[in-house]
Amino acid sequence: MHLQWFPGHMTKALRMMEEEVKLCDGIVMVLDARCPFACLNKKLSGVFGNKPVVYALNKSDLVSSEDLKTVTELFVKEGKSVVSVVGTDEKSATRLYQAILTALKDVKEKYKAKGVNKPLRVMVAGIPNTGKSTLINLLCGNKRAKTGDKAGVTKNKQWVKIKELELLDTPGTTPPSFENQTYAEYLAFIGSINDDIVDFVELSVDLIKYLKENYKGVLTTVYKVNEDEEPYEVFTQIASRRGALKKGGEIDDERASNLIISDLRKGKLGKIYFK
Ligand SMILES: Nc1nc2c(ncn2[C@@H]2O[C@H](COP(=O)(O)OP(=O)(O)O)[C@@H](O)[C@H]2O)c(=O)[nH]1
Ligand SMILES: [Mg+2]
Repeated sequence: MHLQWFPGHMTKALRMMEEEVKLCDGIVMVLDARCPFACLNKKLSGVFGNKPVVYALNKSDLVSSEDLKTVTELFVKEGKSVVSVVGTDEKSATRLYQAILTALKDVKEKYKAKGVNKPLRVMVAGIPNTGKSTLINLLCGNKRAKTGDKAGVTKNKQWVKIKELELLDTPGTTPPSFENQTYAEYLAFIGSINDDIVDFVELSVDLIKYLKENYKGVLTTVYKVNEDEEPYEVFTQIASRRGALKKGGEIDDERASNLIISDLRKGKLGKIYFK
């Protein structure tokens, strides 16, 4: 499967961000903690220029604490400002707010020295569905930014004032082309690429392959199948077990694949990290 997804509205979004970033003092780059490196986007980073960036590892409730620790250390080692958060957890609001203020400390002091008293402007960016709008809502304590579990919910720019900050919600953007197809597939797993352009059967068979290699025993435990078989065979076993069958008893590939990917996204397969 070769994944390619760069709809016209993303070109428009990037152009808007290029303009708006001039007004911003810093950026919060929201990454999905399940595959943070796949969520990096060179094109987007190019837009940020030299402004300070806080990397927010969101959805950290969906990865193990060991994986989270390893990832965080890798970011720290590269001298990046990083904070792990859960968009639906109150405690994360303070952590994120503090991380932003710390990263923008110099900017704030510069303003202060000049006698300028204005909120710090921060662009919240990232690929689709990582939880940008959710984090903004968490910070401001209400549902100002529209959210939803699929790519492309945020269509326009939106400024939200929160204490000393003014946050700009932005539409998610993917790179114009995916240089790393493994990473692109991770984004398809987590729902950051429009599902309509993805072959779900292939995606779920690849997921089975990944789980067999990296999370031994999970498929057997969750679906009561023999995971030692070839990935497609495991797929058909899951389909039978879960009754994803057509009228004549034939495997319903489409239903089975939807079921498996949905189980992954709902966390029913446990905490899965895509390395
Ligand atoms: N499990 C989990 N789900 C989250 C978290 N943050 C956001 N979500 C869900 O992820 C989906 C996408 O969120 P949204 O804010 O619309 O993402 P955006 O496209 O980046 O603005 C929504 O269904 C949120 O409820 C989190 O920390 N953990
Ligand atoms: Mg959004």
